[in-house]
Amino acid sequence: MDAIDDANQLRETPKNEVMSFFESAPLLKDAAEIEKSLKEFVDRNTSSSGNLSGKANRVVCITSGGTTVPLEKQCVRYIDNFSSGHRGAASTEYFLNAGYSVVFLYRRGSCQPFCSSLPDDPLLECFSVADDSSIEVDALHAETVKSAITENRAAVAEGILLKLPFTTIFEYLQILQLISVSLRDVGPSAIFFLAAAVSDFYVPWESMALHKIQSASGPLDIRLTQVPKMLSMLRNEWAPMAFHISFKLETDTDILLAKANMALKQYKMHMVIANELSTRKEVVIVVTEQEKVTVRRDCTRAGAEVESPLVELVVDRHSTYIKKFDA
Ligand code: 9Z3
Repeated sequence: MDAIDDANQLRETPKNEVMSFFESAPLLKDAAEIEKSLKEFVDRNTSSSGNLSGKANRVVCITSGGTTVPLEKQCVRYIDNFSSGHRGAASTEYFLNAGYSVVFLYRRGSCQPFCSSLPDDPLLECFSVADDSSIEVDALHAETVKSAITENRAAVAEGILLKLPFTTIFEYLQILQLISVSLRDVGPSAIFFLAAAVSDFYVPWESMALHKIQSASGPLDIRLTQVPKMLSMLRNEWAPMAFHISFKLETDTDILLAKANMALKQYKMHMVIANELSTRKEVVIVVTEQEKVTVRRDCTRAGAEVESPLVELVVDRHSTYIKKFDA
């Protein structure tokens, strides 16, 4: 394992680094609107009289998709983190089915819940213009389009699915902080399921070029600053009672489990879900203090997804966690 990487991972996150990240970040647009919708969502889905063992009060914040790091304030170029958003979108469906209400913090343009069976470009592939005034769904896609629209809209209209989009690392962390503060009173009934692929490095706003960087100036040297490890803040300060699950993504299988274990200890996660890029849709390894469970997609069933048994396991371990507080 890379010693330098190791040393960095084990470094405590100084609070002043976190403060300066937020202080220098561009102002979050719609912050008041987001706070209002979060408050309504929490009021609607939790009741102080509810028993912790029931699923009624359970809420999960699912993060999904990759964060971008802009290189210019008027952004033309950016660095991206790979994530299609499929894990987050599929998990949202399984958590809703399990009786949870879901805050879905997703990258704009990434996969959406209930849409996985749609073709890549649904607008162009599913519809035909019948005549000048009407558009029809092609018979082949009619059922898929119908269920995507109805299930998605029903969950939003019922108030059990709140969708909040982000693009940049700044938006992602600012909204995550708002969510965690809003879910504070949900206590152990809240889960953070952090499937988003989050940038490790960024260009601080104050040192970022305003305009498009000019290629005429020759090769580009960029110095990236390390993003403060917000997992510690989330776990210890923002939502200390919640059940915390982070993901560890590697391309080198040999270091995957060691890295997942390190994240478990360093950030005091309740669960770290280890996955390897090329096999992430087939298998994940759930790492906790007590166990390591390999979760596989049921390849005997057409269309089966690894998120189905994964969410089932998470719900079970969350129930055990909640029971400790319910006595
Ligand atoms: C994951 O590992 C997710 O499972 C994937 C899902 C991004 C691989 P897709 O969206 O893929 O279905 O295409 N997410 C976490 C990735 C990450 O950035 N983890 C950090 C790390 O590995 C810790 S927060 O250091």
